[in-house]
Amino acid sequence: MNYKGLLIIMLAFIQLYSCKDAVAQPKAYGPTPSEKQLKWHEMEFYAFVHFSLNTFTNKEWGYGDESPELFNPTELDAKQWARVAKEAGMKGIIITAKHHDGFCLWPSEYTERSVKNSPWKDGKGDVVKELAEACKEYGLKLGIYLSPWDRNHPGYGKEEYITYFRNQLKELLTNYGDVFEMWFDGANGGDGYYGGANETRKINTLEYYDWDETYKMIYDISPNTLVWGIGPSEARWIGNERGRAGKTNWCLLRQKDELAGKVHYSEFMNGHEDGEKWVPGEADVSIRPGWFYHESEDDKVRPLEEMVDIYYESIGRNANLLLNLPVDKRGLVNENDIARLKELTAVIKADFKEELLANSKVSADNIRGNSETYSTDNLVDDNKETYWATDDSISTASVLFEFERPTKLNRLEFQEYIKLGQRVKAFNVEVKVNGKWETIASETTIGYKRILRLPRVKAEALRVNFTESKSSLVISAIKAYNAPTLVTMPKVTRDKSGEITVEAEGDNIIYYTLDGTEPTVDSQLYSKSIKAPQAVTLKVMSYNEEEGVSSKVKTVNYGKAKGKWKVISSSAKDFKSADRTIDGDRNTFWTFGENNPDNPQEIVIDMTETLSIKGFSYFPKQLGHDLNLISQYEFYTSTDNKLWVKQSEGEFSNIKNNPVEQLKTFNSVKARYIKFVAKSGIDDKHIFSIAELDVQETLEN
Ligand code: FUL
Repeated sequence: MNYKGLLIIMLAFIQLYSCKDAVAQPKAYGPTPSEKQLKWHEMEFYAFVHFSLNTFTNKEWGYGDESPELFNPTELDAKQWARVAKEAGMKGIIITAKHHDGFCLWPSEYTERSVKNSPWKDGKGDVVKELAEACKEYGLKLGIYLSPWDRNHPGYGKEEYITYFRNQLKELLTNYGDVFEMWFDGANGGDGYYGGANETRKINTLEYYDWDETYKMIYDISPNTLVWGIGPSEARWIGNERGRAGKTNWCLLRQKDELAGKVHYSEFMNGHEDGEKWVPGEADVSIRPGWFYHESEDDKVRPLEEMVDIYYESIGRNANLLLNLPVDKRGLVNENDIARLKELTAVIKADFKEELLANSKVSADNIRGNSETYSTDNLVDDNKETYWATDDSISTASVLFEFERPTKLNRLEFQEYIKLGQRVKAFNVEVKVNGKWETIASETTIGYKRILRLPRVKAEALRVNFTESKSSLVISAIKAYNAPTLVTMPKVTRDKSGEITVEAEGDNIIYYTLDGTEPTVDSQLYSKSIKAPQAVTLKVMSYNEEEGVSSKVKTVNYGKAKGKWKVISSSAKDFKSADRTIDGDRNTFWTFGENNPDNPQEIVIDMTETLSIKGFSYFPKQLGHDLNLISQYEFYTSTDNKLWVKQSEGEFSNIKNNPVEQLKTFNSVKARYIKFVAKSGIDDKHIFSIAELDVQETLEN
């Protein structure tokens, strides 16, 4: 090498040295994620599969006495589940290997209550194995839900069950390859079959399972498994089963307080700014109201716009999204669920089609040591390992993006470089439109990922101001997109008299039909409320005239209006306001039982005409700290208000975590009077609230 060559190399070294090494990397601040947790964050979106005996018994929670012989899927195809998940951009599948009723989807050597005693594949099948293989084939990760609560096991509540539970954990973590997540449900203890004892067994969740030992065992066998849920877990529940994280969402948790029972579960939506441990949130939600498959929910798959909201309010709010696909009796993800998932995937793909900041001129009012290593280019380079950082003493700073020409945008995405901790406490966004700056968002946390949905603006420039941070700023990405307009379906309500009101968002107009045909822009234009006291099917859509885009069609089936219904008696002394349970408005509710300390409580309704009915529904109160939920019920019918026939009784399983409409069906009967009995309530209450009671009419041809 000649002298000139040597000089060039030396200069290059000096340059590199001054940029890379002269300015030290920011120090981590507060709790940071482990390697395992980092990988988990990057998974973002994965599937839950609830599939078990409940699929065949039409229950949400099995009592524990159901026969394994009922488990008989006709076309089980785990590869189909994997294909559906993969095509939706999901990164894994978590399967309910054992739900609360104790039935095992794998031939566990520790129990007879499993697939080996079912007719499926003559008892030789293994659902967990089939799924593990399918996941491998499709490049997905496998996760396992093993219910700590077992309503079947005779030893539940005693020491022997803990041995059984741990043996099953060992089996699952040893025989099926890598398990990325172990899911421990918080629902624990209560009534059940327990080997025929048919009793209530209450346990102290933290003491009974001795989680420290159980976790130790898990990590010894499978160190790469992340444990979710109860105990000293590495990821937390998001505090609701609606898939929604809080706008402010820290990956941190005061887990010591949580384990000491000092944390209300609503706090899980936000995490704790001063948490001592990295315990990020995972938002779980089912694509339908229930977790298990119920034919009656085939037409209740969550609407597209709700799914889109869920995406933005989970992944877009620094949480992972665990979306449940309730595999049906055939053993397949149902067509309706697939269709909705495809729609969701298409919307998300379109929303993030073209990134707009990479071509802008980026600058900031502070760059760590003025070093290239921490430059603002790192914000737009699509490389998760690089980041823009400020000097140690600087915890507020602004980044400016200048466009070559005015650019339309309505989505912003932010990522902190979380390897060094979660820091940002507040930031806002300004845009320059026609030469004037205006603020379009004021927000709090970012974390692994934060996405903002904003009204579309045509901006000459964009400025992000980080106004409060725990320490210096360490931001790995800022991105912008212009998502297509998603026209949302109109809101439909019907009052007691049968008058239907339809409302669309903003300036959108509404088209509808009442004859079962799909509405188009040539259908009836909605201008005033529709009078429909009879049973009716309304199909309705919103339409954005400016952009020529319509919403999905909303179909609403109404039975005969409840105009003449009357509450004629109740266990409550005062039932003047009980009409709210039959006013057709799910936002109003009636509470009873305050002055009657003994259960059961009841309410009797006169429908004033004889109807053929094949079911009833109880819609719980939705808002407020105390929902006063009913857990055990009975439902009676009568034609004369004297002779009553019990049509249905049982529990509203999982109503505490998922207070959706509870629909119970029975063989069609003629009835004029109905009696709804609340036998017991969640948390042993005798005070109950009902938002709406309804019957399912038998439609006669
Ligand atoms: C709840 C359970 O009780 C439900 O049945 C369901 O498995 C859901 C994911 O978690 O707590």
